[in-house]
Amino acid sequence: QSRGAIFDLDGVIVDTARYHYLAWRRLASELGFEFSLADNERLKGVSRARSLELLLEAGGLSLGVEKKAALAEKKNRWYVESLARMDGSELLPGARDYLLAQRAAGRRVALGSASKNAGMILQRLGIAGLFDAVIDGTRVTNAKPDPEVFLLAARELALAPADCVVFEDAAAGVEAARRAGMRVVGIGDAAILRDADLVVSGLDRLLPAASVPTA
Ligand code: B16
Ligand code: MG
Repeated sequence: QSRGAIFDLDGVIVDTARYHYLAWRRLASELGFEFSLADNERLKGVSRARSLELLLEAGGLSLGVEKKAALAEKKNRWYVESLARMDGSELLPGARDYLLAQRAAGRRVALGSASKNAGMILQRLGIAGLFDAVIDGTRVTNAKPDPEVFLLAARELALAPADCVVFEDAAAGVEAARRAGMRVVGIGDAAILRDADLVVSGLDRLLPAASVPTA
């Protein structure tokens, strides 16, 4: 039995991927190329800077450091604008109940996300108070698949990595958790999340029927 549960944000607790996609697509269109939903798959779980690299690669562009910094900032402005309307209704099915169930079972709960906007998103969703520790993109130097984000989460929960289980939707995140020495529950497609110990389609699938509200 694990004593700590570490959750990725985008794709596990909330579907912010579509907002990321709309902002990246708008940027690509300004730069003069199309960016499809299929192209966007590669950006999931990847840091903002690395995402921009992948986008420019898709468009066959190579730009200087300053230009890239300006583009990443512009994309983030659009993305943050789209978050202004976000509220608890955008939580993925089962997310809030599962977090509450973890706490009720006495497990310590942390967030382990690549996003620099994670704190604001938790506030908007109304679930910031459910986390004992929040490790996000502002606190790590090495992006997933590096294990840094999850190791830091375990340290803040004052638990050994082997006592923690990670919930992740991206292949890079599953690899990061493995490298941290943690067990991993994949959220999504078993064909993509091959290295996870268990894969389910969403946190709702992990809830005992009894804890699902009937009214
Ligand atoms: P930001 P996660 C990741 O969140 C997203 O999946 C990824 O698409 C995004 O580029 C990254 O956060 C950085 O986000 O631009 O807000 O700093 O899945 O690690 O919770
Ligand atoms: Mg994710």
